[in-house]
Amino acid sequence: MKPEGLQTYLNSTHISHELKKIADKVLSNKRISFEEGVLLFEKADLGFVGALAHVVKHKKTGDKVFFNRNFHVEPTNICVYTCSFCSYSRLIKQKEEGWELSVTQILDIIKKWDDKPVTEVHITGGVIPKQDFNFYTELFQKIKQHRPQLHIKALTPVEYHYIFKKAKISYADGMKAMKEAGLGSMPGGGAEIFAPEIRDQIAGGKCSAQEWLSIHEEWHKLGGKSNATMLYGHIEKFHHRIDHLEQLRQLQDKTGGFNAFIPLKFRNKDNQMSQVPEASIIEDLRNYAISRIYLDNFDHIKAYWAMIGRSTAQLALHFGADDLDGTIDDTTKIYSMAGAEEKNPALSTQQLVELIKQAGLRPIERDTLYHTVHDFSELPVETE
Ligand code: V47
Ligand code: SF4
Repeated sequence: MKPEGLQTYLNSTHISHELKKIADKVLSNKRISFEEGVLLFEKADLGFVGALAHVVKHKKTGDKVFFNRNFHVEPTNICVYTCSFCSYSRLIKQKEEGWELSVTQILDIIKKWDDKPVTEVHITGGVIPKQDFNFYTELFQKIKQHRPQLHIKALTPVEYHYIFKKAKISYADGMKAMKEAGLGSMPGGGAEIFAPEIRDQIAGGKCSAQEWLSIHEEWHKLGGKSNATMLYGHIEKFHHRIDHLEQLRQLQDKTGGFNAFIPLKFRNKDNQMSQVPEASIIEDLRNYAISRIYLDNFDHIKAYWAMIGRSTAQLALHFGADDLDGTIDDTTKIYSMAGAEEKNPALSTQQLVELIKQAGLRPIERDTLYHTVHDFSELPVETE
């Protein structure tokens, strides 16, 4: 919906004064407050937030939708932590059910992509003592020696916090060393929900919200870019979601270092929170839309199709999202093990392009830092 159309919609339907006030603010590029964010979650219906979010998306990126060509490497699924939402990790004591790759094994995986036009490798997984500071600096150096143009998007503050603590070095020195070794950017994982009363229940023991934010801040100070996520739809309340978005918005005001925000829908298969029902698709779309509206200083909202499925991801493109992540293959297990729709997530470039075109939008292949690699607008769409 265009801004003019939205104004007509706002005038013609029965919308409360307080919601109209929020709409006026958003349409005149003013930032909404914490209380207004919570109010949107509590009172606004999908049509309302969706129309507003689509206008915001349009102002930021027009009708472009981004994706990249990437692949995932998960160095281990064994973990010293026991997050209750995690279906993926195996405790050190259940080691026989897990995998633990060496630097050489990871390089062998990377070499399998040598003749493919991928621009990024996304590396993340569990946390184990063996995969320490030296392991990762050696790995990054060797990847860069092998394929200098491949962008390394690797490890979250959960991993860095553990690695730096063990090596007894500061976040600032640690991130500097990772940059020198070849780190290109940081993915958004490990953020979960910042509010300690929820974080302690679902992700107790791993880095705190403050530590997560500090590591990103140190990385941004070095000129690095990163993403941010939020795990939603479990035991948190709406005000916890807005608190999370607020802390991200504040850091982004300070550093400008975040590329994209990625809402991650809690999936409940085979984990300690299986009794918690999953959010509905309506709630998923409202969450995309309100995130788009609230994070006025983030350029991109990513709908991670491997997690929510390609149909919901396609719909999310009309509720504020402008990025679908990438053409990952079945090397990521984090979501399929937690019950995501996509059991063997793989989408070819042509399929992603068609998905975006069917939504009436313009597919742009990007690199990790959102430079255009190829504009696919002109490719014909195969409908079936
Ligand atoms: O931090 C784990 C989440 C995250 C479950 O930056 C779960 O481009 C839902 O952050 N239900 C890791 N979510 C993945 C991640 C990511 C993914 C894609 C792109 C990018 C990026 C980052 O996965 C974890 C955690 O929040 N997760 N288990 C689950 N049961
Ligand atoms: Fe470990 Fe990450 Fe799973 Fe938590 S979410 S148990 S830190 S792999």
